[in-house]
Amino acid sequence: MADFTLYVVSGSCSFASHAALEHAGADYEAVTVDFQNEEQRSEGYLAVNPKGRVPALVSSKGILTESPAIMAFIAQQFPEAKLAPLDDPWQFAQMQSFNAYLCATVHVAHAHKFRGYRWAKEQASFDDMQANVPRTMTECFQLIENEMLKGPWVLGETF
Ligand SMILES: N[C@@H](CCC(=O)N[C@@H](CS)C(=O)NCC(=O)O)C(=O)O
Repeated sequence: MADFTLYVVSGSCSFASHAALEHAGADYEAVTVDFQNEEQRSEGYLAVNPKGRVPALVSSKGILTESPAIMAFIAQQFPEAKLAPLDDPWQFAQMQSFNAYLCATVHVAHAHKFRGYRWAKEQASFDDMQANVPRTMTECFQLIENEMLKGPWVLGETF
């Protein structure tokens, strides 16, 4: 049995945690959740992650959810992979700030395109949310490109 199991869906935000595990050289298994058949809402998957979302990382310590937490854990668990500035609290906080923005603001803005039912019930509300996605996502990425991205990586010369 592998040290870690990561529940993923191709093309979703779980890619970031998947890439971190791969880059770290971790002993892991990636298990695909079948979104087409709403497996994320099945009893079996809700027992893994009651939020009904991917990613979820199963480890010997327990189950971890939320991409920034998973990625920070992987970075600290595999320091030799140099996935994060572990010896610099300020730089580490900058990384967390960026990942938290993606997780809590950008991803939520994007979800207004197809998952408006999380917040509203009326078709008119869904239409309004969808219509605003190009504006909100453009604002998010303008902020990222103009203010947050140091380049070539988010924090500068290395990640
Ligand atoms: N805040 C979470 C978001 C997780 C999330 O919403 N994942 C999406 C895929 S990108 C999902 O599982 N959606 C399934 C659904 O809403 O039913 C994180 O950063 O890990």
